[in-house]
Amino acid sequence: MNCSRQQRARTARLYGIVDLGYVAADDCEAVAGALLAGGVDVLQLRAKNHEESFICRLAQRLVPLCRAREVPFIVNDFVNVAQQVGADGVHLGQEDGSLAEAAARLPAGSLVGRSTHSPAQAREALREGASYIGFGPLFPTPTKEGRPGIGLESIAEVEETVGGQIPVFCIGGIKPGNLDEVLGAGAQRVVIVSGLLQAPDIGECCREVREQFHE
Ligand code: 3NM
Repeated sequence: MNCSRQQRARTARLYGIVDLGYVAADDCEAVAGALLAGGVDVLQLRAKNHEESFICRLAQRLVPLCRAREVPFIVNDFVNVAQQVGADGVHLGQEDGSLAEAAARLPAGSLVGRSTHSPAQAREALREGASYIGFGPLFPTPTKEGRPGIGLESIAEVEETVGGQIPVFCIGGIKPGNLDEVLGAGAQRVVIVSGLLQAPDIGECCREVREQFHE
């Protein structure tokens, strides 16, 4: 992974996901293109309940789009796919195994992200060597059903303890309409999935979100 994409991940504000729960496989490139044109700093492919070979083919189509904009490309869950397509990293949930093992299977400098749902898990992910974490879900969300929202109270603490060392991306139910509240609670970076994918104009929605960061 080259330095410019690594740097982009470290300073990222907006992390977008092409999630097959919202996007038809045939539309993946167009949606990725709109997210990238809108200015996401990191792009992930998330395809729950699909075959690895299918995800691999989709990922192969997204790699060149991300490369063209020097945006890191992350594969959710599947280290093998990340390895095979030359992705910039992998994102793993709490139940998805060791970060060190994933990192060992990818080229040096690859990103290995971890989903965390409490300050304790956030600190543990840092100890385990995560390149970045997701922290949430802040609000209940249909994108990850069955999990209660953890609210905004712990964001400042996690930013203080973990955020100085690795990027912390708040996630879960974040929309342009509640982003100010999330940023006001201390968030520095966010992942937005359905809020972008269901927007009438994805690129325009990304730009609106970016403006709220007042960079
Ligand atoms: N992970 P939306 S919440 C994929 O808390 C995911 O780890 C979460 O989607 C976590 O922006 C989440 O549509 C869903 O709510 C985010």
